[in-house]
Amino acid sequence: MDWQLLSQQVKSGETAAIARAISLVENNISGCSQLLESLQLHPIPVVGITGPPGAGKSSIVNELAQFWLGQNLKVAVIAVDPSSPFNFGALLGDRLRMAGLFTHPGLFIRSLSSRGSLGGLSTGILETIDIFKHAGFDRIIVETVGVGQSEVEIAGVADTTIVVTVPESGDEVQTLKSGVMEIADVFVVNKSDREGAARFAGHLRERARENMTHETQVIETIATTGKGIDLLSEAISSHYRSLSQNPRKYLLMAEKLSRIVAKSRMQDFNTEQQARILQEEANKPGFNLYVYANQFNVNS
Ligand SMILES: Nc1nc2c(ncn2[C@@H]2O[C@H](COP(=O)(O)OP(=O)(O)OP(=O)(O)O)[C@@H](O)[C@H]2O)c(=O)[nH]1
Ligand SMILES: [Mg+2]
Repeated sequence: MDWQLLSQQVKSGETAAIARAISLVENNISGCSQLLESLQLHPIPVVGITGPPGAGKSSIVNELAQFWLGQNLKVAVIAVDPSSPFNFGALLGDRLRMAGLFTHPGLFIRSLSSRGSLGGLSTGILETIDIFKHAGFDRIIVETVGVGQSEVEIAGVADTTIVVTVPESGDEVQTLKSGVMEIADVFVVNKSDREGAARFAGHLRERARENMTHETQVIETIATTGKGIDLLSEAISSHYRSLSQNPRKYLLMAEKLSRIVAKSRMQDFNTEQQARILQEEANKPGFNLYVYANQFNVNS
């Protein structure tokens, strides 16, 4: 495998090379670290979009992508689907096809299943993002369904995390997991064509002022018509600009570092093999899993 050649092809934006690079890295093909080490990472906004099922995340991704493509920006979309790797791709795919964007040269869509995940997000996600950066994209969007850990984890890979809610979340927001309140850099109240949207948005703004450690904007959108998408884009840019002076940026970087280190340290770890060994070991008298774990300690 000529990794340097592949790296150059990705850099010049060749679609087939980008797709191939992602697959090779996702499957951890031996030698792919050569590719990763050759990447030149331009600082561009990585936008995470999370929120409850059906809130309109894919519709917003579709609108944002169109908005940015209209400004001649290149957009990459990563869909993380915990249940089915096809669900999202199909739905968003349909929308983009309808909008005539599916084959737009400035748009690249990649679906990642969260199988083999580190805390809900696909293990290949950091690398995929970096390949997109190397390939010269201007914006990267990551959509994940807000179930379990993934919504909190997304804050570790995205520069700007958007939490999508709907007016009907009214009472729910009282009980929104505090984790979700904290990761939101921007709140979107989507489906604001519905009853009670302004009231709900006002309520969220109040909550945001009370609870947030950083400034959180609340944007009302109607994803089906594109209303408010320009304001959302502006909120993303302004949050991203503020990030460069924000120590949280280095927290994000340290978070990425910890994932990279964890991945390389764990690469020889075979769960099934360990299960077979444990079947015997764990039945020996005095077995202690914490002591057993010491053999994996790199410092020992
Ligand atoms: N009335 C109204 N409907 C909307 C709006 N935005 C999205 N929808 C509709 O809500 C439904 C769900 O939208 P999606 O974009 O698929 O939502 P999602 O959050 O991506 O859903 P999952 O990926 O399944 O969690 C679709 O039928 C949309 O057409 C909006 O602003 N107003
Ligand atoms: Mg969706």
